[in-house]
Amino acid sequence: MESITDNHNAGLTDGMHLMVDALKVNGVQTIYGVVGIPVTDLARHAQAVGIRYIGFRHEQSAGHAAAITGYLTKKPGICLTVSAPGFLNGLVALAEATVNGFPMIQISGSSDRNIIDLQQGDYEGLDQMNIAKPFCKAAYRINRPQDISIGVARAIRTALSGRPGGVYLDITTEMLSTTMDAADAQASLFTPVDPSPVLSPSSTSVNRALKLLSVAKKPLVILGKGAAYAQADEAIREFIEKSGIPFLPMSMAKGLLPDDHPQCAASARSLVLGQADVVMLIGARLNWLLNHGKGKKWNPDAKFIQLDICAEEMDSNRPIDAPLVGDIGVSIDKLICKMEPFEISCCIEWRKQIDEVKNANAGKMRAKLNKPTQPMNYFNSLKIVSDVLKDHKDIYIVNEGANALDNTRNIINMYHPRLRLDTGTWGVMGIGMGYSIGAAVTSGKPVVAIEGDSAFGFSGTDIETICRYKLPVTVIVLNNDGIYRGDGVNLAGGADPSPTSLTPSARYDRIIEAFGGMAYHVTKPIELEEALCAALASGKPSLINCVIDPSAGVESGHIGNLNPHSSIK
Ligand code: OXT
Ligand code: ADP
Ligand code: MG
Repeated sequence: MESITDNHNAGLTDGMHLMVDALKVNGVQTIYGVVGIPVTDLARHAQAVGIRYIGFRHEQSAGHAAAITGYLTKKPGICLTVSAPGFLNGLVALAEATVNGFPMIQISGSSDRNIIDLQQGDYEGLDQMNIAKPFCKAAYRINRPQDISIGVARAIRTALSGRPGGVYLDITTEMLSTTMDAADAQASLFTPVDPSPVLSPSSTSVNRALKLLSVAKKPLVILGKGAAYAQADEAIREFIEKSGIPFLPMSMAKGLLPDDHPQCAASARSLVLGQADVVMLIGARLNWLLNHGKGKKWNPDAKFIQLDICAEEMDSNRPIDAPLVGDIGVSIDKLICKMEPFEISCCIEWRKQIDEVKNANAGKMRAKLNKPTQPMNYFNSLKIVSDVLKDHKDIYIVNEGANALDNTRNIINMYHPRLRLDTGTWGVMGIGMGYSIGAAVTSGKPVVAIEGDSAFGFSGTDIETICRYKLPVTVIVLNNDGIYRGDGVNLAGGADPSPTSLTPSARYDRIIEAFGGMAYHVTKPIELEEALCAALASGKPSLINCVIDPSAGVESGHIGNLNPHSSIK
């Protein structure tokens, strides 16, 4: 389709038109956002030239949609917001994308510098570029239309190169209105060459890692979301299966190899972390999710190999004995090529020890899943969901909550990479609708969002967005009437609900009815099964309000230990 710049006033264009052209020539297919002054026309023009515009109810959800699009496509997702409050609403998603390592660009309309710098009180005036800096990889401002192509190229390269992440791009009202020669504008357009260069680890570092693995008696591979993002799926599977080393998938790395793979050690987590003598981190940080590699969870004598594109990540929490700095795909290929001479034992005894614990834990889990309870709890409800989804192994699972998150992670198996999209490194509530929309729009595939009732509340209004674009998203609200659980008490004995309580017996299904979606309210396993099958078969926006026992759930799910423990009552 012709650029609007060509069709514009003979000989002239302006910043807004050229901004859209620059995004288009860089292959941007979708913009997620909330319009308003000064970006409404930019969204209109983007849509006019064939860039899909998805309009949200809150900028945080639009940002999350952009971030997950970046994670799934390895191209920066684009979030568009108005200035000040719209910019600030997007900031949580920009920061979360940067912490998660998901490439996205938040583009926000902003005020002219002279008014901001003299603090003259502009409409929605805020020093946005400087405010954004701590929350992203870089923040750039485009003050003149002739700088647009460079500004967009820098934002793309920064978002994608090295450890991917969020970038802020500030576009002033004045710049959007400024005209320039149309021919010059066209001539200024370009796309950055090789914006995310593949970095390769040194042969020395590869040999060092293989040598360490060859002396391991109890090796363990930990796969992180960086390994999923790298899209080196075949190489990773070949390395794991050729070496015979057991692997532990972090939550968003589930499905890189199937969760029911014989080498998967997810259901023997404490054993493998506590006894592994050589741990190979592949796209996983030794952060809080792995107890920083310290304490009673870990073998104090463990040696570490770490594959990561970010050199500064090495030694972050424990000394790394064999760092491999480079792209995971290249690193794994090099390890496979050079593996032969190193006798990496298939650790038969170690695998047997793991299998014993796996079987014992599987038995405990089976007992919980098969115990009939009414009202339902997390186990018998998620067993139903797991059984239904076994016939839908290629759909996306979005997941947030505390108990709703931790129990879903362990009960719903994943069989293919990059299909489980959850709260990530920070454990952020509110990713639900944004991730569901981003995944459905990017892939055209169905999504099931398994939500705690509190978690759903953070982005629930964007269920209207899901209905407006008729996306194949089924939201299951595991409704236990509260944050963590629904039977909290007001310690003062007053009439107000406790801090963790939500409306008892709330009917979240009624919300989607308002927007024409399919609504289901279920209290029994059979009803849940029928509703989920019907929702998936319909391919329509659906919400299942799944009643869970208010006493089901524990404070903070699996991470109650992170709460302050005061002896003072
Ligand atoms: O080996 P051992 O014996 O140890 O056993 C382990 C495994 O081997 C075994 N296992 C299995 N056995 C059998 N079969 C299978 N399949 C199996 N799989 C595993 O089980 C155990 C445990 O294994 P697991 O789970 O892998 O291991 P573990 O120790 O848990 O792993 C540690 C972690 C840290 C890696 C893991 O726990 C993890 O990834 N946790 C993520 C925690 C997280 O991020 N939670 C979300 C944040 S909580 C809190 O912040 C919430 N808030 C506050 C808030 C937030 N976050 N954001 C904003 C913007 N505002 C406020 C709020 C408001 S959560 C929340 C809402 C809560 O209410 P909801 O209504 O939404 O949700 P409900 O809780 O449902 O009510
Ligand atoms: P998890 O939470 O699943 O353990 P983290 O987010 O902690 O995963 O770690 C992901 C790591 O992967 C980050 O340190 C990041 O630098 C790294 N990473 C991301 N993409 C690549 C890649 N293509 N090659 C190598 N490392 C990568
Ligand atoms: Mg709840």
